[in-house]
Amino acid sequence: MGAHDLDASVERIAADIAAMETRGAAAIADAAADALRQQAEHSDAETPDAFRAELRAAARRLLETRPTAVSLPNALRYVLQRMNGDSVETLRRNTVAGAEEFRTRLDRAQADLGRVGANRLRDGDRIMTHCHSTDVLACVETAREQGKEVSAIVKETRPRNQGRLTAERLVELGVDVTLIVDSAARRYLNDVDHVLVGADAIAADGSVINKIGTSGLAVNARDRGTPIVVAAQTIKLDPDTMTGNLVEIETRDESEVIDRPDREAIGDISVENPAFDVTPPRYVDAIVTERGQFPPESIVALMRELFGEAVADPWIESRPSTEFGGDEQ
Ligand code: RI2
Repeated sequence: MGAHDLDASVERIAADIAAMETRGAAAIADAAADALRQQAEHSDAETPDAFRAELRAAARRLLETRPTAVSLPNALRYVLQRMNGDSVETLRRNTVAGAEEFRTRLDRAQADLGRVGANRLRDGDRIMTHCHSTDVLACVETAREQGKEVSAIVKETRPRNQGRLTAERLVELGVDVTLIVDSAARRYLNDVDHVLVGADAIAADGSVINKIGTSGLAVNARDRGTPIVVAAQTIKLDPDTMTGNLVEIETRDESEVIDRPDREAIGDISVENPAFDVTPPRYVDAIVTERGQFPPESIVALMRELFGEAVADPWIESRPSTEFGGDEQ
């Protein structure tokens, strides 16, 4: 394997994320850290510069798969910041240890978040869900372990119907599940105690970026007086938004919305397929994290505490070493 050669496992993991075989912000972060671990383990780089260049190239390949879930760059940052050492073997050991530590912390954070979120749920509560979020499921799982009865109205979540995954998982947890089409949500909002959704990114002003349809659901829920709770580990906080950057909203292929023959039968139309939307903080009652529960407007304080004022992009190729061929040998 020469400089910048990607390990086959990195290509496979990147392709799985792009195709949504691996999906959900936490699972994407976990897979990305594992990809860097495998790149480090399998690298036959002969110099520290070549090793670092390979890992940065692997991170860039992973980054280009899906643009919205900030857990992906946050995971890559965590691992690459631990890529320290003067020899290939030390670099390898530290990178592998960083990736393993990240994955362990991710699991622990979700379990801790589950305990915080479960405190909001009372025995007999009914929730409404949108899409499929493992952070949401962690809250319900803990509530069930505490012996609370929970029922759920599950939105199917067009176009990819991740609601079916949620329904399956909730049934396994002993939750009474009712599946509805997305457009039926408002009709059922009076019958639920909480809207409980996940997040792909949280901006510094407390805006929640989540599966398309979340913002409309939140507006309707507020109109009906139903609390909207977002379950999101701190890995979903986007440090770039502290300096005014906006979160990029992924648009996916139109074939997820309508297949080609049906589209052609209709005539000359455009089809758009944004994967996410932005829910302003005023429609969100609480963000549940592994560090406790926060009103959305206060999330920036936690962001500063965790990330400081400035964040690095350690996957960027440093110019001097490229220019002088240091990374290319
Ligand atoms: P967890 C999903 O996006 C959903 O929008 C979900 O709320 C979010 O990721 C978080 O998932 P997609 O990957 O990290 O299905 O809570 O587009 O599992």
